[in-house]
Amino acid sequence: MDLRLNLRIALLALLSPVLHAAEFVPDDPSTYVTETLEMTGEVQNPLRFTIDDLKRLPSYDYKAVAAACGGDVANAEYKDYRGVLLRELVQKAALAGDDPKGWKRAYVIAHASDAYIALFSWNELLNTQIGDGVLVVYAQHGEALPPESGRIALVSGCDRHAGPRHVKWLKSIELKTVPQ
Ligand SMILES: Nc1nc2c(c(=O)[nH]1)N[C@H]1C(S)=C(S)[C@@H](COP(=O)(O)O)O[C@H]1N2
Ligand SMILES: [Mo]
Repeated sequence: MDLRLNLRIALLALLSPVLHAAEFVPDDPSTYVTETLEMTGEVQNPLRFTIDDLKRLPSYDYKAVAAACGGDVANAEYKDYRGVLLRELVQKAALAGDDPKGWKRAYVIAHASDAYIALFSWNELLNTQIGDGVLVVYAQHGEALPPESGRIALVSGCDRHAGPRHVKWLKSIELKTVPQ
C-alpha cells in the first residue's frame, strides 16, 4: 500500500470516533424503555409527561422539519417520526428564578436511561434553525416506537449527522444555567 493511502486510513480512524461513537446495542432493550418524560433541573414546573400527554400537544413530522432546514434526511423513510418540539416542553417547564437574563445562560440536557446524553443551548433551541428540528418523538410510521428505539426518544433533524443527538430511551430533560 502506498504511503498516501496509509495516511488516509490512519486519519479516518482518528476522526471516526468524533462522528461515530460506539453504538450501544443492549441484549434486552426493554429494560431501558421509558414510559414517561420528566422535566428536571432549574424549572418552575417539574412536569412529567406520559406518552398520552405528549400526544395531546401540537405534533410535528420529522421528515417535514428536517427537509425544511436542510438537515440530515439520509434514510428519510426510516426516520418517519412524529413528536413534539423540545423548546415547547422547556417553555412549559419554564426557568426558575427571577433573573430576566437567566434564559441567556440556560442549556438543556436530554438524558437517556442508559446514561447517554445530548446537549443543547437554550438559544440554539429558541433562536436557530437547529431548534426547529429538535423533537421528542413517540411514533414512527404511525405506530408506537419499538423498544429498541425507546418508546420515547429525541431526534435533532437539522443536525448534519443525526446520530450523535438521537437519544433513545429518553428519560428526562434537564434545564440548567451556567453560573454567573
Ligand atoms: N440512549 C442511547 N441513544 C443513542 C446511543 C446510545 O448509546 N444510547 N447511541 C447513539 C449513536 S452513537 C448513534 S449513531 C445513533 C444510532 O441510531 P440511529 O441510526 O437510529 O440514529 O443512536 C444514538 N443514540
Ligand atoms: Mo454513532
